[in-house]
Amino acid sequence: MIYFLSDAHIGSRALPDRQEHERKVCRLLRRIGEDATEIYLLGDMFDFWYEFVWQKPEEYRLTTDTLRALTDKGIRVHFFIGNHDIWTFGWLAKHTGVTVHRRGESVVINGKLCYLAHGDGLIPSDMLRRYPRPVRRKIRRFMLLRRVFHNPVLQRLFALVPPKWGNGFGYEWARRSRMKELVRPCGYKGEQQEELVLYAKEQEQERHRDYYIFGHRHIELDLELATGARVIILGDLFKQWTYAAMDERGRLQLLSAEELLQEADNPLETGA
Ligand SMILES: [Mn+2]
Repeated sequence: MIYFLSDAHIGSRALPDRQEHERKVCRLLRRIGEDATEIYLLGDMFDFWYEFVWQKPEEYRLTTDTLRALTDKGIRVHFFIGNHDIWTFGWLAKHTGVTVHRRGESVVINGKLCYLAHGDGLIPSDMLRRYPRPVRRKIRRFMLLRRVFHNPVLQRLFALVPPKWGNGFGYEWARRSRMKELVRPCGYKGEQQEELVLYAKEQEQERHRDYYIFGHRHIELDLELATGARVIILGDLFKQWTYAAMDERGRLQLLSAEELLQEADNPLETGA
C-alpha cells in the first residue's frame, strides 16, 4: 500500500494536549507502516519546524524516531514541506531518512500519474482577475509572506535567532492560524471557487494526470474532473483524521484514520 497523509500540525499550541496528539499521529504512522511500501507526507506535518543553528527541533523526538523506524524498515518516506514546516535545512533528512521535497511534483505511482503538493500558493493564473479587491489583497499578502518565508537569505538569518525567541514567534504565529481555522473553518468553496480545483483544471490543459493530491485546506475532497482526473484533498490529522491509501492497481481511497486506529486497538473485532 501507498499512503498519503498531511496536516498533522504536530506541536500546535492550539491543542489541549499536544503530546497525546503526537502519540496518536505516531500510532497511525506505525500502523500504516505495517503494510506500506511508500508514504507521502504532503506538508504541515509539524505546526512549526525550524532547524535553528543553536537548536534542532528536539521536541518532536517521538515523531522523528517513528519516521526513522519506518525508513529503517525500507519504507520510502517522502516529506513535502508545507507552509508551517518549510524550514528544514538537512537535519530532518539526515536523522530520519526521509526524502524532502520542496515543491510540487509529478510522479508515477502504481501506474498512475500523480501531481503531489502541499497546495499553498497554488493558484490558477487568472485568479487575481476573478476576485473582488479585498480577496485579491489577501492573496497578495499571503504570497508576499510566502516569498519572505521561502527566501534563503532570510531563512539563514532567522536560523541564527536564539531558538527561544524564534520558537516563541513561530508557535504563536502557527497557533493563531490554527485558531482562526478552528473558529471560522473555510469549507469547500465549490468547483468554480476552490483554488486547488481550478489549479488542477488549468494543469489538465497542459498535461493530463490521473490524480492531483493536496493537503493544506483541511477539507476532504474527492472530485472527478471532466478529463477523468481526480482531485483529492486529504483533510487532516488534526480534526478530520483522514488520509488516502492507494493499492497495487492504482486505486485510491480517502479513509478515516480513527477507524484504522480503532481496528488496531481491537484486533479481535475485525477477526484479525
Ligand atoms: Mn498548510
